[in-house]
Amino acid sequence: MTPTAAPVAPTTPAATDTHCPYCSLQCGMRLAPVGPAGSAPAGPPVEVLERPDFPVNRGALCGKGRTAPALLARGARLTGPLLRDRPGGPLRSASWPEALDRVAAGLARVRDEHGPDAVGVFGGGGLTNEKAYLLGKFARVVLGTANIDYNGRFCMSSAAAAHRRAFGLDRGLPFPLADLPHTGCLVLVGGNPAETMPPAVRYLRELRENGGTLIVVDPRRTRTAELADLHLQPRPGGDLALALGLLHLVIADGLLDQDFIAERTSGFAAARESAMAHWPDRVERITGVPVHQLRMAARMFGEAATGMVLTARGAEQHSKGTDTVGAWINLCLATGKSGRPYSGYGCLTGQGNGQGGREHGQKADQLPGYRSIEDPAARAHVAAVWGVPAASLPGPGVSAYELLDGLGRPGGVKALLLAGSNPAVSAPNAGQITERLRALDLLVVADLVLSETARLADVVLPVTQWAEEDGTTTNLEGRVILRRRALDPPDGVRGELWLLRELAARLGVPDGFPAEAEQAFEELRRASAGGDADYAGISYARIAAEDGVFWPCPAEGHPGTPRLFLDRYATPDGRARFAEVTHRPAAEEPDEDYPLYLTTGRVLAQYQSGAQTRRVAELNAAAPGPYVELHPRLAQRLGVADGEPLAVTSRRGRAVAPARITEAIRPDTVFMPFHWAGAGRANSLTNPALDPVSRMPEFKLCAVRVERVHREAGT
Ligand SMILES: Nc1nc2c(c(=O)[nH]1)N[C@H]1C(S)=C(S)[C@@H](COP(=O)(O)OP(=O)(O)OC[C@H]3O[C@@H](n4cnc5c(=O)[nH]c(N)nc54)[C@H](O)[C@@H]3O)O[C@H]1N2
Ligand SMILES: Nc1nc2c(c(=O)[nH]1)N[C@H]1C(S)=C(S)[C@@H](COP(=O)(O)OP(=O)(O)OC[C@H]3O[C@@H](n4cnc5c(=O)[nH]c(N)nc54)[C@H](O)[C@@H]3O)O[C@H]1N2
Ligand code: SF4
Ligand SMILES: [Mo]
Repeated sequence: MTPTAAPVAPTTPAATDTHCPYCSLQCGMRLAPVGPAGSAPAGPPVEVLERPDFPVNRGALCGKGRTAPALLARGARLTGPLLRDRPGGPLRSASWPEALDRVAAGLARVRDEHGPDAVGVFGGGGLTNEKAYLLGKFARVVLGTANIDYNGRFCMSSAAAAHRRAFGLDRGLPFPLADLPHTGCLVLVGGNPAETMPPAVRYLRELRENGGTLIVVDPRRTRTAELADLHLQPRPGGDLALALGLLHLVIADGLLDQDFIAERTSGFAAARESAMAHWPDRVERITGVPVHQLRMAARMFGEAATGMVLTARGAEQHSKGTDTVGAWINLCLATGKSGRPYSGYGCLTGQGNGQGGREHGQKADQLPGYRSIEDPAARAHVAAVWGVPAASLPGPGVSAYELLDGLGRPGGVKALLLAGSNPAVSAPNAGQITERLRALDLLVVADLVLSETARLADVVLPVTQWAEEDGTTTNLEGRVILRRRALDPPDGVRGELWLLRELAARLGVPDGFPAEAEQAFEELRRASAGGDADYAGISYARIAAEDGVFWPCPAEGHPGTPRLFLDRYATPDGRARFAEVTHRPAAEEPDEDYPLYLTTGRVLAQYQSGAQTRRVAELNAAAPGPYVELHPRLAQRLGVADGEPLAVTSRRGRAVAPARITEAIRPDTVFMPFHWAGAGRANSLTNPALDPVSRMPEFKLCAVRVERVHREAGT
């Protein structure tokens, strides 16, 4: 036999260190190619390995992160542009030039006929800093529209607003997560990290091992509440009164830190007066939390030498979310648990780039670096970086829900470019928002998958994903991290920065839209320089070498700022400001017709609108569909058995999903996760009442009626 040449050994590309595409923990992970280079596997082209050296998650990942490569497979995602030739017609495949020409012509036509504000942009907190930055620039410079906002408005805008009001600066956590185990008492209000950020639960466990105490405030006895020393179980919407009641007791027990109040704060007199009007019996009546538990919580927090309060969406997604967060900040300030090591108030941000996404200009009222679009100096600085006259920059536009609700209406947006969100599932009052999306002259959606919103689009543009592109995100700690490109995208898929550059060129702006992420970041550094969220000293090389860099980082020699406010707050006088807040009811409280509270939230195995995770078999098996959580006493009153379909009706719509009976929830409240479309869509029910300051919708509370679904004979 003649010997045949041995096959050439395939060059196996090295593994790449990067980060998870999903939540704000931005867990470090390592991606390794599956199979030899050059082969085209039908399944995921890379596998996830642990990266124990990354400090935030130290190798731990949840199931969503571990299975994230599933969507990199060809069959799981969009691989070419789609467009619709006539309204109501089918989506068909198109080439990139045809799709881009169509988008540019459509945007230009609406802008010319109705003015620039008739063209809107809707972004997302999952987009990298580079994408968010250039999307904001695209809106202001290329389209000239004021109407750009993003889904972060639905996420943590209330905490952001309260942060700025109290501290003059908004960063999710003012300290690294690794500080948590060293505090004396941690109060977690409306957060369920055991399901929403599992690797972070380690810090709660370590806290208790170190002798610290954990108080969890949640209307449900969640997996997180199970870990607590004390679980307070208020009615939805009770957190504002609860915080005021705890401040009342802290004052009564003589646990104030008078020196801290005098030296580092302003406005205590009014905060004190409001707290005095929230005496324990009254707070028990409002919240349903018994007085003895209020006393226990006030003592635990007030007597601890150090303490932290963390809020998440349970406390914030209310029409009084900003004031609620303000009341919890008041409690921290009054007891001196802020502005010193192992103490402080923080917010658990949500999306992968929930933090950075709102710092660089996709929020209606902000320019890069967390600058106000109404501040003349800020406008001048950013306009100079962009090479345009400051006067050409539009003013502030409307907030996310208002933008969506105005689509297709007189004076509203008529053509919308949407990237990184799926509002047909995730917006409040989603039935109506779906109608508004349908009423547009032109809807353009950039996405990885054909989401429910993309299905409504006139043009769908398939973009690259986390592992196929470079980019930075800013995690919940304010740590700027770097995602690295680990593999090539399929043919037909393009980067979002390339897409913006192509559209800008077609709309008459050929320069200023780099398609390379690092180049975009270099411009972002300059645009943010001198702003609150100052990234001027951060570079890709530094991030890689230092496991991320905490902003503000104003110069290359600056070490970054892991801990904020230790010397002074970012207010003009350096003092933290107490908020003047008082209890008020929700926009809609239960009544005779709609006697129960509905609250909504998340489950471990699904992410957000589910557009991504509902396409991953392993996650779908773990969390296959919507349900309605209710207490056995309520179930008995309704005569409903576990698993039986239930109809939930609010003033806005109806949803049907199986009953899940559990003692873990209050008998006056039902809970639905919001990850699904169709009949079980929780957002068919939710109330779009907005917080007056943050414009956050009231996702966490509306009044509903719950009934058995009587099946017709023969079905
Ligand atoms: N598995 C998973 N993880 C995620 C996400 C996901 O979709 N799935 N999304 C990411 C994002 S963007 C976000 S914003 C975070 C959100 O993270 P979390 O805020 O932890 O998530 P939620 O489930 O929305 O809400 C937390 C808790 O608030 C409680 N709650 C409801 N109403 C009230 C109330 O009035 N007061 C109080 N005190 N509590 C209330 C709910 O019972 C729930 O247990 O999670 C991130 N991580
Ligand atoms: N009832 C109820 N509703 C809620 C909430 C609640 O607690 N209760 N929470 C709210 C909160 S906190 C949030 S954050 C929102 C989130 O809800 P959405 O804004 O709908 O967020 P996702 O479902 O993550 O949608 C992201 C979409 O962008 C796509 N995508 C991912 N990466 C990229 C990218 O780089 N570029 C582009 N172009 N697309 C990308 C995904 O495939 C997906 O279709 O939901 C809100 N809605
Ligand atoms: S906790 Fe968040 S960042 Fe970490 S693996 Fe899970 S989804 Fe990804
Ligand atoms: Mo979020």
